[in-house]
Amino acid sequence: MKTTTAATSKPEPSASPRDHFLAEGFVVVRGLLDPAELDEINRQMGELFVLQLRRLCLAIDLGDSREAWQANAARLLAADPQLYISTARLTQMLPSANRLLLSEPILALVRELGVEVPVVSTRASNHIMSDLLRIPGGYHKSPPHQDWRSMQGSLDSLVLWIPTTPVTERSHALEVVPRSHLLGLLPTVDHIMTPTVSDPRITEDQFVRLPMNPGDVVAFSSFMVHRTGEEGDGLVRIAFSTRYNNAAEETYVAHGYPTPYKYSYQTDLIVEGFPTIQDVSRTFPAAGRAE
Ligand SMILES: O=C(O)CCC(=O)C(=O)O
Repeated sequence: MKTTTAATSKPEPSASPRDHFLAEGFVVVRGLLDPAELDEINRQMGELFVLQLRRLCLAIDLGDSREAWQANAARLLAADPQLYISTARLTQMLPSANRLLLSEPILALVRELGVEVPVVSTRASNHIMSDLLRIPGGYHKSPPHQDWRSMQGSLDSLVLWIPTTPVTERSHALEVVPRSHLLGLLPTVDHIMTPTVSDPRITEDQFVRLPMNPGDVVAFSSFMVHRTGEEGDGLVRIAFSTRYNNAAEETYVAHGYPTPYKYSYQTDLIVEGFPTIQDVSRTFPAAGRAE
C-alpha cells in the first residue's frame, strides 16, 4: 500500500487541476471550502442524533467535539440500529450540507474540470466511518469500485468527496488508484454494498491514501477505482459526496439523459393510524374544530 498523496503523483507540481485530473483521474484541491461551514454541518448532524437520544431518555455527551459526536451516534446505534440508520440518512437531508454540495466553489471546480453544463447526478451521500459505528450485519466500508456503474451518465461525470472532519492516513482515508480511469468500465463481482471491481490490472499496491483537512475537496472521474481505507484511528471520519454529469456531453445527450436511480415512495401509512385529526391539531390548533 502506497501512502503518497496527490502531490507526489506523476504530473508536474505546476500542472493545472484539470491537467492533473485528466492524467491521474483525480485532483485534491486544498482549502476550497470554509472549515467553519463544515464545523456547523457537523454540529447540525450531531443535533439530529441528540434529538433522538433525548426522546429515548438516553445520556447525551455535550459539546461539539468529534468524541461527543461519535459517542452520541454510537449510543443511538446500540439502542436501536434502525433508528441510527434513519438518523444517519437524515444527515443527508440537511439544507446546510446540500447547500455546500451545490455551492459556487464546488460548481466552479466542476466546470474547471471540464463539466461544461453541470447537472446533479445523485442526491447527497454522507459517509460516516468509524469501527465503533459498524451496523450489525450491514455494510461498512466501500470495497474497490467505480461510481460510473451506479451513475451511468456522462462520460466526463465527476464525483466530489468532501470531508467535514480531518482525514489522516489512519482515519479511513479515501483510497484511490491513480490512472485507473484510463481503463474504462471494469468488470465486477457482487458485494453487499456495491459491485466490486474485479480486474487483474487493479492490484493492492496501487491504492493511494488521500489525507485531507476540512475545506479540502477531492474531485475524481466516475471511472476511477476507489475504496474506503481499512485503517481507523478510533475517531469518526465524516465525508459528503456528490456527483455531477455534464448535460452537454455528446453520448449523454445522444442516450437521452438516462438515469439508473429510482426515486419512489409508499402511500401506505408507515405509522399505523397516524396522523389523526388530534395529531394534526398539534401543528394547526384550529384543525378539527367545527366551523
Ligand atoms: O467515504 C468513503 O469511505 C467511501 C466513499 C465512496 O466510495 C464514494 O463516494 O463512492
